Amino acid sequence: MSTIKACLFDLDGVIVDTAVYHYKAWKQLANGLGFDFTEHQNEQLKGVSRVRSLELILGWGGVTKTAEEQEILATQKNTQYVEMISHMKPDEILPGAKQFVQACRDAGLKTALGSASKNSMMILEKIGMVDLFDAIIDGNKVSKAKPDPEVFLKGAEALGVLPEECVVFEDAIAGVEAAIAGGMKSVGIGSPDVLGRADLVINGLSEMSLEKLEAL
Ligand code: B16
Ligand code: MG
Repeated sequence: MSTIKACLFDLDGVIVDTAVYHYKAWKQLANGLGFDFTEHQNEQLKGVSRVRSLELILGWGGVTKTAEEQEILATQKNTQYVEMISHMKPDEILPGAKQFVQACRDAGLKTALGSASKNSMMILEKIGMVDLFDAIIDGNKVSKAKPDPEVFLKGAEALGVLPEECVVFEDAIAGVEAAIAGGMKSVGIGSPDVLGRADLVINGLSEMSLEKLEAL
């Protein structure tokens, strides 16, 4: 019999694709500083915190800023980003995501969100999925970024389950590593070349089922 009692979901890249908005906002910031920023570089920011993303981008552009200037730049980027996500609608939920989270709940499993984003709550409200999670652990509630397991361990704790009873759904390798570090099973959403350490890799939650969950 399966020991799985809970599913923990990353947000960006698993439930919604906000990477495109992050990219537009970061590109605007980089261009304003006089350099460009490619979509390939944006890939490397998946699951990475806002502060660390800015450090990486400034490094790519060869630009040095003081801590105070960095704080202003991160706030500027976030203002742009929040404006964009304020227009999000339920039709931006990735295929199968809402259905699978609901199927987990219908099967008696607990569900939690485990995201690096400090804007998680706003996104969940815009897409109408707040009520589908028993716990929401986001960037405001953690001090250590993935691959540290803090975000998922806090999720398990909030749900009252053990780490080994959890399955994490993640699109970023840092997130899969966080799940492994936390002693949890993981399902990677994306390419097996990148997410090969996960117990199962699929293209999206539309390919997931309770049967596949049971078989992990
Ligand atoms: P914010 P996830 C992550 O979300 C994004 O993948 C990453 O690109 C972003 O920098 C990070 O959230 C922080 O987002 O600036 O909104 O706090 O994949 O962990 O759901
Ligand atoms: Mg993600």
